[in-house]
Amino acid sequence: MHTRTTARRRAAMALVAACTLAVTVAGCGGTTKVDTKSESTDKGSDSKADPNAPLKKGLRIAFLPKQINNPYEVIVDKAGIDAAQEYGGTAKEVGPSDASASSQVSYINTLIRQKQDAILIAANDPNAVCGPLKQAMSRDIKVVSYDSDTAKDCRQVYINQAGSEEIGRSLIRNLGKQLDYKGDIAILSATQNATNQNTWIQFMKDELKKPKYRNMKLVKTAYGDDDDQKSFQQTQGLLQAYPKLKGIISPTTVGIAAAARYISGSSYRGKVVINGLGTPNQMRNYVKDGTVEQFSLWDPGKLGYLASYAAAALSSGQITGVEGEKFNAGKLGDYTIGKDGEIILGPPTVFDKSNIDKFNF
Ligand code: RAM
Repeated sequence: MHTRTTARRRAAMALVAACTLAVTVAGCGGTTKVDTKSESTDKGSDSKADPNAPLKKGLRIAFLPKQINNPYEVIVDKAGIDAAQEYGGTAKEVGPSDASASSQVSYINTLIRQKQDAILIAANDPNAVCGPLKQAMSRDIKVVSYDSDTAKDCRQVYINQAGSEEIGRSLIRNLGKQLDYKGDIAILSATQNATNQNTWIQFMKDELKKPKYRNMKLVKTAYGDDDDQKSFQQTQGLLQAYPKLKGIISPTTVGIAAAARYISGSSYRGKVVINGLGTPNQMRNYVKDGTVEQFSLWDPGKLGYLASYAAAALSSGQITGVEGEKFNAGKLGDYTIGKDGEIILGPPTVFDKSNIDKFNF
């Protein structure tokens, strides 16, 4: 367990400094630094959106990522925490050290007890977290899912990094071109229950049904659980089990980095194509040494920033999560809520030798 809190203490907080306590608790596979403060009683109401309502000051929001030691989630949450400073709120990150289905439940319960204004969650499982999130919403704690969604009635809005269909189909399109539309391929995913990866994989499979991919065959989907070592071993296992494998798509930053590391030190380098979703900083060396030609991602910092502003807009009554409502996300500009409460950040970027050095995340 782990907590990251904004350094900024608002002047008003000084008055309640006596109630503010930093406690270190051991448990759930790690350490938590809990920041307890006097409770806010003035929470946003769900009834009707007021687009002109000002963002409330002193909001307390918490990011609950899939797992705290995932470099991608670290970037997302850090940006969201920094964004809270802009609107005069306090944000923190708490979460499990593994991405298993129910690992987030105890954290949600703690955040409810702390009466946070909003919980932002990258759900490890669409259903395991639903009950506790509904509990939170019934207590007027706003719930924003980001990165990986829960069921749509278990949160008010979902901040999607890019259109799910576009992510899934484009990964197959890109690998197809690299392989000249021929050969056995495999997917190295995160956990079996991850909503985001599973949605992308559905679209990949659907894309593969098109006639132009008739000579490409998906032989296996393996799961590295967003664990570096397990993803490394799964890559090795795939290549041993399927000697004719021509390509691997890993739609997870943890998976693609581990797969590239394995391939770069093996005889498969230059023979098996790796594509998927990665961060430029984790993938830079593999692009430069020729292990990986290209991969995609969005700006994780912008995802966290947008999620943070959405939480503030919900908690301030500017939006309630209904399609068509609009809010301002600071330096990212205006966003409109789409169908089923989905808010899309923007299209993914493809990174390769020509542009990777322009990005530093
Ligand atoms: C990993 C996580 C995350 C996903 C990225 C692309 O870091 O699985 O959920 O969005 O990859």
